Amino acid sequence: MIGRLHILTDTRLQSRFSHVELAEMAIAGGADTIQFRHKEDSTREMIEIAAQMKRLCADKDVMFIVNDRVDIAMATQADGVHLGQDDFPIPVARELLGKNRIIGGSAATMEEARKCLADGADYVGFGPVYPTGSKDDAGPVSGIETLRKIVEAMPIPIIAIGGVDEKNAYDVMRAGAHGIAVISAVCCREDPRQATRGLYEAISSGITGGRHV
Ligand code: TZP
Ligand code: MG
Repeated sequence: MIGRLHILTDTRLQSRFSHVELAEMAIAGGADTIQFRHKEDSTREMIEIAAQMKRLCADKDVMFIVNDRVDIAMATQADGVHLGQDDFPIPVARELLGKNRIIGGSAATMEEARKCLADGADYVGFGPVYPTGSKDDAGPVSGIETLRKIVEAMPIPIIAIGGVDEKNAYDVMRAGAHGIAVISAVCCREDPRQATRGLYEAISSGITGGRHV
């Protein structure tokens, strides 16, 4: 089962909280999936952080996903990985991780979403649906209507990403998204636990009861 509320931990946009602290607060607020997203530091350091996060998530029955790094996912027995179009190829990751781990793929267009599907992704992280300041090369903003078309065309869960917050999360869910993935609407908020709770409530009221439940 793919989660509905994916919180991506970030220590570049903010430095008040560590990855582990963010994961703790997001879980307390109702996140069902934590994605470790970290683009710097040594591999050793990243494995140490990811291992702590994995333990935390396992204790609370929350999915733990590693962004980009298949090696770190394997080293920490993460529940899965999330891979962008230029990252580790999904079919190769599948060979290494097997069919019991989750592999998510990023897509900004229908073509990219179809590629994720053809490659065997378990879900697609689609976006940016709204403008975002959290990823420099995020690509064009799709808007809600394109999101709706992607949901209709794809037989796998679509997780909306990019500028999703407590104000638009309801609309995103009504468009048929299986769930949402956010960085700034949790990590950059004064109280990440409370912010996660707000998102949880917004998506719970917006779930369409669609085909991927
Ligand atoms: N992929 C597409 S948009 C994006 C990523 C990682 C950034 C999401 O961050 P935010 O702060 O939730 O807009
Ligand atoms: Mg990536």
